[in-house]
Amino acid sequence: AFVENLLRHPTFLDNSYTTKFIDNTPELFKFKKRRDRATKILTYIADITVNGHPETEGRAEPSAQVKTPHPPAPQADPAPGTRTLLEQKGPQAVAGWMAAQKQLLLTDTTMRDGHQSLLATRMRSIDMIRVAPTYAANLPQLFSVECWGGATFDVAYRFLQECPWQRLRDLRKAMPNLLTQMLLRASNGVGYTNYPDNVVQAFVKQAAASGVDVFRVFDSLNWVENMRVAMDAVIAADKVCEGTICYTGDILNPDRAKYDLKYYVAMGKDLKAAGAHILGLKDMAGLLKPASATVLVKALKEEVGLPIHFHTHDTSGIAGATILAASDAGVDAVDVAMDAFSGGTSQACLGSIVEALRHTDRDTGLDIALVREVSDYWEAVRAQYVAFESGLAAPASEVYLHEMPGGQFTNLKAQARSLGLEDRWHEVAQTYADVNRMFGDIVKVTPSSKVVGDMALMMVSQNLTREQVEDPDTDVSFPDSVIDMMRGNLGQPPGGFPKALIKKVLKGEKPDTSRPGAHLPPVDLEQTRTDLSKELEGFEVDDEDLNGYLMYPKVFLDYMGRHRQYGPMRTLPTRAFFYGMEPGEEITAEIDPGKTLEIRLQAVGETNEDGDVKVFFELNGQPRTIRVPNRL
Ligand code: BTN
Ligand code: 3PY
Ligand code: ZN
Repeated sequence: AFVENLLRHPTFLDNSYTTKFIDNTPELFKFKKRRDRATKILTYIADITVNGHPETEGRAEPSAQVKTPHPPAPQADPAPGTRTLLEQKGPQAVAGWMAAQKQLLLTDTTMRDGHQSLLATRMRSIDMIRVAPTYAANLPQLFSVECWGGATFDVAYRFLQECPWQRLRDLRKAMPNLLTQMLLRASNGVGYTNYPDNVVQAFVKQAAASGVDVFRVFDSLNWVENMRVAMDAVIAADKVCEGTICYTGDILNPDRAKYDLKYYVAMGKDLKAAGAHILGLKDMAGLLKPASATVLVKALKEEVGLPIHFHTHDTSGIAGATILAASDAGVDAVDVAMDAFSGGTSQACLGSIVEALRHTDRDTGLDIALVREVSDYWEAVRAQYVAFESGLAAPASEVYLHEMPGGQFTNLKAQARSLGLEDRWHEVAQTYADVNRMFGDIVKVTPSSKVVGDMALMMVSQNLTREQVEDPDTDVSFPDSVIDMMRGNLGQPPGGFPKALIKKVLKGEKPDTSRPGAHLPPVDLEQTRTDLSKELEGFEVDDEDLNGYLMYPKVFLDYMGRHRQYGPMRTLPTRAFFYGMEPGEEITAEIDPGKTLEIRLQAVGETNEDGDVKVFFELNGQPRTIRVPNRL
């Protein structure tokens, strides 16, 4: 009873800086009874223990030995790092400092692209936040920590029942000396289609305020015109604007002359003129080969003159060689992932790049022993997520055929599996390549890559060839995303989309080839806030919530509903979140700083005639019984 009273105490509930969704407004949706957060959490654990988690059903399970991972201890107070420089001297000084460094600078992508590309983006905040102080203390030489944006935004709300903004604030606070970095899809925000300009501007402003320092801004068709709104917003927020080229094709292959050296150099110059502090070179599929990297990096360095930040994927197995070639050619910074989250569709191995450059003039300055400790932590983290492993067992040179981004590969494979096309994967890969050619050879990266993937899956499942799709006399019903792209809603690729294809897809409707943001009406932000608050029965909608809703209205509302029912699920250890608890097991959940629930599962009862199960807990030493429906 004491604990219950404590949990209801006003100061206990006033925790706006940790979790905003507290029980001070009428219950949402169908949940009539007000319940305290501890009860909600116990209800969640009971439900998952009895019914399992829908996301891990039928998937591999972590072995019984897998325990909650413990991060290595911070060695010292955080030394000044790149963030210190940004705070004191601004983004231009960061770029100047970068260019003046002899060492190869490293970005660790484990907390964003690493798990996005290996574990379908399912890493939970708690596994990141626990190790963040160790990053600040032990790895202050890092250029940045990529930990936000891309697919992590909607996956947090949609599948992890977490607020992505809170993740950002928590990480920012734990790594005060390191630059945080995000991936921003320019006018597509962190979504899959263009948003009105004022939505993009509001989103960038909020991301900067909540803790993003470096914005890697790219457009999925490499259309610089469509990147300006996002880039300008980053510059206005005094954060680092990494204007980014997406790399596709092969500059040394005369058959892919559309994307040649001249094309990339011209785009680099355009991005510099648009105000980029740093030039990002984003090889999202891992297509840049070592010999091409030598030529491209050299040309970009000489002709554009901005510091260059190179990103690649190790799908083919030679990303390490490409990084070393880029390093020799003078690249300033590269993306790598901690050993345990590297290789395959993810980034190259951080520790191996550190070792490869040791005792050379590009020595990274990182302490390899401390890197290994951090990677050991990540190894233990990864073991909790076996349900989301893609199972890519070996490097795949097939990537040069299909050109799928690392972040899409595992996803598309899962989609193919769910359509019963798993054993036709190599056909999907070939068809993906055919669709690219049919679309006029476009850059394939979120969201354009999703359009190519949708089309490829549709063709394979309906046994359609490229010839049939292109034949004006064969009836084809195109996926919505293809229609959307041909209408011009993702912008324009170099040279536009093939005219005959547009005609067939749009059945004569005229595409709009102007910048989508130029004709999308602005959203009335305050009216949206008022309406949303009403829909949430008086819930006070702050700027983060509003921006989450603007990106993903339905996903946000669903999240809010589940949060009302189950409370701060993000505080649960990962194993308990995905698998519930075993009788006799004990866990802790820190629902506020210093306010910890000690939860012990005593026993799971029989299912009664109403189909309900009683689950017996001890909560901070007091017995608690929770009844949940048995849905199995
Ligand atoms: C989803 O994204 O909807 C799946 C996440 C799980 C939601 C919770 S888990 C406990 C309860 N049981 C369900 O089947 N759904 C909710
Ligand atoms: C994303 O947009 O999520 C990507 O990772 C693109 O590479
Ligand atoms: Zn990537």
